[in-house]
Amino acid sequence: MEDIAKIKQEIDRAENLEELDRIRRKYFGKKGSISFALRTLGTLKEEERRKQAPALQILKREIEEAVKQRSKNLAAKEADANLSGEWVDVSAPGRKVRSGHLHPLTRLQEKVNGVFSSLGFEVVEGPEIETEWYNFDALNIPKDHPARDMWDTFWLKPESEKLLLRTHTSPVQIRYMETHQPPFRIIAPGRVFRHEASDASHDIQFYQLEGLMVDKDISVANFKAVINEFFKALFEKDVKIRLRPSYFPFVEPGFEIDMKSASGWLEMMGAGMVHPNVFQAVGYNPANLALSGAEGWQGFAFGIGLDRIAMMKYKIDDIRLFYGGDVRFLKQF
Ligand code: FA5
Repeated sequence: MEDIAKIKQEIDRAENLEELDRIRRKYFGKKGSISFALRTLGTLKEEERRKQAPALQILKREIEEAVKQRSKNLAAKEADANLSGEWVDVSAPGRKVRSGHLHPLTRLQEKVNGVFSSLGFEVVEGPEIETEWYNFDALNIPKDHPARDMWDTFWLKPESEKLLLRTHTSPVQIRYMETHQPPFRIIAPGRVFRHEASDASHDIQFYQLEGLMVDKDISVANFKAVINEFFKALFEKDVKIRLRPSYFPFVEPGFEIDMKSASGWLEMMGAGMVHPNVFQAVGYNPANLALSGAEGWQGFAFGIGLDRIAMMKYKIDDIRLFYGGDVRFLKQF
């Protein structure tokens, strides 16, 4: 009985199933002591065997039972431990999913598109890589024209191919007119590139939005009405703007439009009445162009600096913030 108690204690101290198995083998394995005792029973004398056999059988049964019991307990314990690793606290606050959002310039562009769409303008697009013809020649800017100096250009290699990153969205005017007859009104938003020094209001890439309306009897008065409506709808209040005479080879007359801000006037766009040479370059019938007033095609064109508009709308003092990729800046929108 003393042995039984000792072995049972040993069994109860087994910390895991592996250890329990080792103990079991110690007594019941091939070389186990209980197995050995049972085997040697046969070699004992009759009388001795009768004396020892029942006690040995009890020992065997009790120990087997103890191992079985401990094994059950340990298995349940291990299952519990595994489960607790998978335990989920359903009352814990959820982890926030960080979602991104549209870039402020994209959002502004969508808004501007919406305003012009409501005024009946169709949205069209053109390529960012342009030919010399579309970017300059067709826009009445010949090779030796001093106006080419205004747009320092990124030329693509080989230079003989005369491909460039467009310096403005005006080439889209040409592409559209080549394939469409008036009357129409379009806008063409997109990215443009200039090889120039950057500062708080200039970058080497920025966004423009070209506008073009061609019809009969179109005048500067129509342009002023459209652009006033645009500023009012975008800024949701009356905005002070001014037209300043300026020069672009593809318009006549030409002007620039400034907007009043707390720190003074900021140039927002260039504009003017489409130059007859541009109509000619796209192949519009010269006979039609020669006619004036209600008989001939006339149009206005404009090119808005979208970044400048965004700077005004969101009160941003440095254009370079739009392109810096700083999440702290972008998260504010
Ligand atoms: C042009 O690019 C003309 N194509 C605009 C035009 C279209 C005139 C149709 C007449 C008819 P300009 O270089 O001024 O013009 O640029 C137009 C606008 O783009 C500017 O008023 C300004 O708001 C913006 N802009 C010009 N350069 C930069 C720059 N480096 N960084 C950011 N915005 C610029």
